[in-house]
Amino acid sequence: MNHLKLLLLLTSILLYSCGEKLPVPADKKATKETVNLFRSLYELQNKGVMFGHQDDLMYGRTWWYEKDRSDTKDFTGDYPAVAGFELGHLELGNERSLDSVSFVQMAEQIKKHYQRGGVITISWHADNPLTMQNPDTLVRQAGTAWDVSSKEVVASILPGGINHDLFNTWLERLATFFLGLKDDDGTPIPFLFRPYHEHSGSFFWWGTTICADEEYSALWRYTVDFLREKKGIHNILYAYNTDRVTSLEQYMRGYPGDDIIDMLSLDMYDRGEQFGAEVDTALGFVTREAISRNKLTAFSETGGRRGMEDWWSSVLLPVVSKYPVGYVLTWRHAYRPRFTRPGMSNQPFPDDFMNFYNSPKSLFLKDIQEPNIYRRK
Ligand code: BMA
Repeated sequence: MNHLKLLLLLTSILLYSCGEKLPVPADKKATKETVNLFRSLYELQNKGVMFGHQDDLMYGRTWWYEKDRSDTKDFTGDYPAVAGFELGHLELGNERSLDSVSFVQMAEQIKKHYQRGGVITISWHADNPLTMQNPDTLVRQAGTAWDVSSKEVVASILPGGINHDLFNTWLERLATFFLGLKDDDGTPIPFLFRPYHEHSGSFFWWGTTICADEEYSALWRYTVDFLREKKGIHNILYAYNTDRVTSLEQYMRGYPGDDIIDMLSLDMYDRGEQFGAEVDTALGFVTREAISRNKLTAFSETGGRRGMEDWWSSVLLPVVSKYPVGYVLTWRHAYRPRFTRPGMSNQPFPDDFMNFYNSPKSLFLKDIQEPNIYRRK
């Protein structure tokens, strides 16, 4: 073997082994842009924490769907790096979500955020497929995602269950929406999907005490199989998620498997003094586990403590800076124009949010432009 050949061989071995180290999505057929998104997010985890906001592009407390408007942009001058969207009631074939957002407009905003080089994450507060058929008016939130009056729901939609066909119809509707998420040239738009969220809580029909861990895992596996294999959708990164947890063992209950999941995420709202220590512990073990499995991480829902003025800079920022947390997302600013009064502050975020924004640790849309997260080399 001459020197040139040897050099070429060594170079290709080196490139190959480097390539091998870069993690890949669970979906072996993931589109190029989806693989790029996964790798970009994986690297960004070490650069800082992206800011995400639910329904940021759809409405704010005092405005409803205005072109290119965003509470985050109004307040800081920049869009959030991560835009959250919610699919609840898409399964019913409705034109608007449970939060009255038009699905057509949602798809438009998803495309816009993709074109801006931002990250898209989608949640799904699906109605209760069992109790919605005959809602018990005495039950709180009867027939909705929050109806936990029956422990038979998940079993009823899995293969062999009485609501299996209905559930397939729901997944068909989801698939149709997902297949419509395309750029002008037909490129499927990659996004994070976080269904069946907050598993450790018992406030949704898929919660830990409402279904068995095996059922929860089967529900996930059935859903991903349907979208990925049956419908051939390869532009989704799937996010596993729990609410408050105190141990890794509790976090992993019902985990559907590394061949299904791309991201390990956590939701925890600040309800008092103990939050700082609890979230520190939980983000510690969740991010460690994620990295050991070559998965992405996120603090996918949180919210400040009532009456605390410096929560963003003194509680949130220190803890998310301590770990490789991909993004932190705060929940929607529900449209409530009737509740605004003269003299009342209508600003979308507290003043302290600017301290979070100005920190080199936080990443907004402008901070994740180079290189483009979907078009890496
Ligand atoms: C919840 C609340 C609800 C909303 C739901 C889905 O946490 O904000 O009002 O309908 O999320 O977005």
